[in-house]
Formats: sequence, C-alpha cells, structure tokens
Amino acid sequence: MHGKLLAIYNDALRIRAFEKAIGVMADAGHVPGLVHLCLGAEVLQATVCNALDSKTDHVNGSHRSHGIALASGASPFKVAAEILGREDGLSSGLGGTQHLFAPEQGMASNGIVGAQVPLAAGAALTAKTLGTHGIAVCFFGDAAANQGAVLETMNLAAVLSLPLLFILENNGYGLSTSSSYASAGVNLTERAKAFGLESISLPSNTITDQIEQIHIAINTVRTESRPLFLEAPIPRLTGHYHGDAGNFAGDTDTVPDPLLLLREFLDAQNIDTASVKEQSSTEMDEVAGRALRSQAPSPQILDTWRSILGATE
Ligand SMILES: Cc1ncc(C[n+]2csc(CCOP(=O)(O)OP(=O)(O)O)c2C)c(N)n1
Ligand SMILES: [Mg+2]
Repeated sequence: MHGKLLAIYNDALRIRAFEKAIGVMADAGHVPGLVHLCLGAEVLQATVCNALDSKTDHVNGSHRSHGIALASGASPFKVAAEILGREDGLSSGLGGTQHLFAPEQGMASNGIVGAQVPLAAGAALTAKTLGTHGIAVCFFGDAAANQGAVLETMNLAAVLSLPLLFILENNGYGLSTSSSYASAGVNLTERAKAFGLESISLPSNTITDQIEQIHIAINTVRTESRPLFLEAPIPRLTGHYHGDAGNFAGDTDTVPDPLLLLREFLDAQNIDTASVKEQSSTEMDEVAGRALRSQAPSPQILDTWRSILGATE
C-alpha cells in the first residue's frame, strides 16, 4: 500500500509542479486566454487516473484538466505546448488549455461547463456495447452539477446501467458564486441518490481513506458494470483562474490541501518525499521552457483550423 501511495504522491507532485510552471508562463503573458489550474485536485486526479487502463477506459474532464492529462500518461511537454498554443501540442496548439485531447490515453477535456459528462456516458455505452470491460470517468465541478446535461446523464446512466463513474470536484464555487447559494436541495450527493445512483461523499481530512474509497468505487463500476457517484472535497487554494484577484479562495481549515495531507502521512512513515519534490520542479520548469521555445502552428495548420470553423479567410 505504501508503494502505491508514494506513486500517487509522485504523480500529484509532478502535476503541482507543472501547474506552477504554467502559472509562471501565464504571468509572463505566454498563455493565450485564461488558464484554470487544478491546484488542490492533484491527489484525486492522480489516484483516479492511476487506476485506469488507457486501453479500455476513458476519462473526460472539465476546463480544469491539466492534471488529468498528465496523470493519464500524456506527455507533459505536449500538454504544455498545447496550453501555450504551439505546434508540438496535443492538438497542434489549436485546442489550448481547456480542450485537451489525448486519444491514446483515452483522455479528453471540455471548456463547456458540464459538456464532458454526456460525452463520458457515450464512452461508457460504447464499452458496455462492445463488451470491453472498460469504464468511463467524468470529472465535473459543483456549478456543472446544475447543468441539465449532467442531470440527464445521471438519469440515463442509471437507466442503462452504464459503467460510468461521476466525480464531483466540489470546491464550493462556480466562478464567484457559492454552491450553497446556487444549488437547491440538501447536498449534491443526496441529489445523486435520487437517480438511484450509489453515491459517496469522501471525507475531507483522511487522505488514505479517500484514496481507498476511490479505488473501491472504480472497482465497483468495473466489476458490476454500473454507475456510481463520488463527491470529492477540493480546497480552492487560489481563485477561479490563475491571476484573478483570489477573492474567492477557500478556507483550508475546512478542506485541507490533500497533497499536504499525503505528504504528512508519508513523512510519518519515514518515507522520503523531499527528493521527489525537487526533481518535479526541475522537470516541469524544463518542460515549460522547452514548450515555450517550440514552434507556433504553421500556416497549413491554421488553414485547417479555419476550414473547420468555416471561415473564408
Ligand atoms: C456552458 C458554460 N457556461 C458558462 C461557462 C463559463 N464558466 C467557465 S468555468 C465556470 C464555473 C464552473 O464552476 P465549477 O463547475 O464549479 O468548476 P470549478 O471552476 O469550480 O472547478 C463558468 C460559469 C462555460 N465555460 N460554459
Ligand atoms: Mg466549483
């Protein structure tokens, strides 16, 4: 078990180092548009993606999915190049930070809030129909949970008994609107139960229990070929996007940083975590620097893009 926890810690730390390096790039004006970092969600994303099999499984994330791409096995250089709008990116730099697409890793993300959820249901239906024993996972936020398409997908997944894991990354806010203001009902886990979904709310302060429950959930979806809903508390370590005023950052006393909790746990077992930390930042600073030096999309690629959009010039 400790080996597995250390592997998750390593992956989560690499994601955090990657996000910090992207933040530096954004501060210097190198990232087109807004960038939503997944700070606080790294352990969840690493735990889930480490337990998936890219040959049969699919994972769909939101506008905040850099960590999902990395944890699914996409090359950090290609992800960084995509975020920076470079030709070496996952989609030649045309998708950008919110539209990451790594088909070999079974991974995609979507900037339309909630739209990734029905797409994951399609992947789950395909797996079920073809009998691959694959599963699909969708990550979405508390604001996305109120989208009609998400609620319809919960209904459909339950009716068709799809092997689909719904993961609610609840950081308490959609932009600057709190979930307690915007969401009716007792809470979002209770709401999911109304669709007949087995629904679990992870504890915020017992990191090893969280990790174990995630593994059990993935195993249940796979072996019983049915949907399950998991709500994970995510600390909002900064604001909504990198560089905003941070007025709506969360309270880490209520929801502590999972990466810190995992490090404390490993340290208490006398497992060395310090060297991993240093290696991760060196690696990701180098990756981001190399992505910055790589080429912008060629005129041919831009022509393809224009033709997809139907633009005439
Ligand atoms: C359909 C749609 N409506 C609005 C937006 C603008 N928007 C981008 S992120 C966001 C908030 C999403 O909040 P949540 O789902 O809780 O995810 P979080 O950002 O907290 O991770 C909004 C409203 C969008 N991208 N798509
Ligand atoms: Mg949110």
